[in-house]
Amino acid sequence: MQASWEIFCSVVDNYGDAGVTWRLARQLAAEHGQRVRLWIDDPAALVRLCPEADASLPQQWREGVEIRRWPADWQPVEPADVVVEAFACQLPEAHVAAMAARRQRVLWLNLEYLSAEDWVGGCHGLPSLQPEGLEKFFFFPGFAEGTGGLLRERGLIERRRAFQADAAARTAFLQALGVSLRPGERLVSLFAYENAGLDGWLEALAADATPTLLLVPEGRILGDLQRWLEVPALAIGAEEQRGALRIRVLPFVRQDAYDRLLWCCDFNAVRGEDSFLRAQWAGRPLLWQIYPQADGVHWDKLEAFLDRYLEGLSPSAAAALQALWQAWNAGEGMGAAWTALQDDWLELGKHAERWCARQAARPDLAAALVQFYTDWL
Ligand code: TRH
Repeated sequence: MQASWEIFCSVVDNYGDAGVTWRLARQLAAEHGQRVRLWIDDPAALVRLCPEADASLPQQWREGVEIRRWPADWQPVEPADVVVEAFACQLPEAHVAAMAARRQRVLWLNLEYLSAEDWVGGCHGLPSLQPEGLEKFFFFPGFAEGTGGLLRERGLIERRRAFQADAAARTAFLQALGVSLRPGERLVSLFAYENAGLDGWLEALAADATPTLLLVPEGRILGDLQRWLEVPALAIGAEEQRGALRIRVLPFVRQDAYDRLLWCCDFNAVRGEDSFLRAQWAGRPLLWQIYPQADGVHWDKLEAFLDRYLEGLSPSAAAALQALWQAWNAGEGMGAAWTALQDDWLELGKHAERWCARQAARPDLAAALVQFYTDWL
């Protein structure tokens, strides 16, 4: 059944808010035939992920989605059948009033941040009564039964596996980014916030017996990288060699290309929410830098994910991976943690694919949202 959907995205910082909502919007349109309008208050963030989009336009259509700039001075529009506020962003008051006044009922959902914590299952799908007499439902993505699942496009894992099995496609993709892999080089990608732990990791990689090519899309980690390299600047395309470590700065690529970059790599350092999940779908070992929160609650979220992810690993591999993630997020001890992990490299690779397959066997988030709406009707 075709319904109309509105997704509201307020860009707090970085690209995760835009990344998640743009992905969801496209999937609802492409796979579920829904009419989707994405409201975004900072379209420039979206343009980084989808370079065809034009940040100056108040309204445009891309990949089957109507993209609207969410203006500060809200002008009344007819609400859609389903209104999704992403990450508890504040809807315009006038729109909420219009939702309450609409002849046909409106399903109002708050799409929450991804968390592996146990309480998520208990809160997923719960309604909360709003002053306007409307109900708002909490929709929680998650890794376990009873949650809203994870964003995963139809056929994603099959496409990813086919790409990883096709050496020519991988080479061509990397070459288009100006990258050619030397024989025996391990390929690692690095997408991170500023991190004091970087030095220790880079030193371990430089001293390693295995050569590494580290691909770094432009972004917040470049300052730390530049300091370690002791170079005056790091432009896109810059390449530096230190011992066994070759480092190359890449442009920030479109969202679909970033997937392929992750698929190419033997190991991916990712951050936030969306790249974290995409690295899991890549079926390769990963290192997660969680979005830090002032009160430190992000540590609980990190441990909750590790509790799930480490299940099934040998005690030595589990301990090594946990130590590495803790070191990265604490910003110290990366050298020793990375070196310790090398003994478990093969096991971690197999485990990443197993984890991916297990998560991919569950219903995806877009399908779960459509089902939620159907059940609510
Ligand atoms: O950019 P982020 O740090 O976003 C964060 C998180 O979402 C966090 O939970 C939230 O609270 C905060 O923003 C406000 O990391 P994330 O979530 O991985 O989003 C990055 C997006 O950028 C993701 O969709 C992948 C995309 N990307 C590209 O499209 N091309 C690139 O080259 C790179 C490096 C990333």
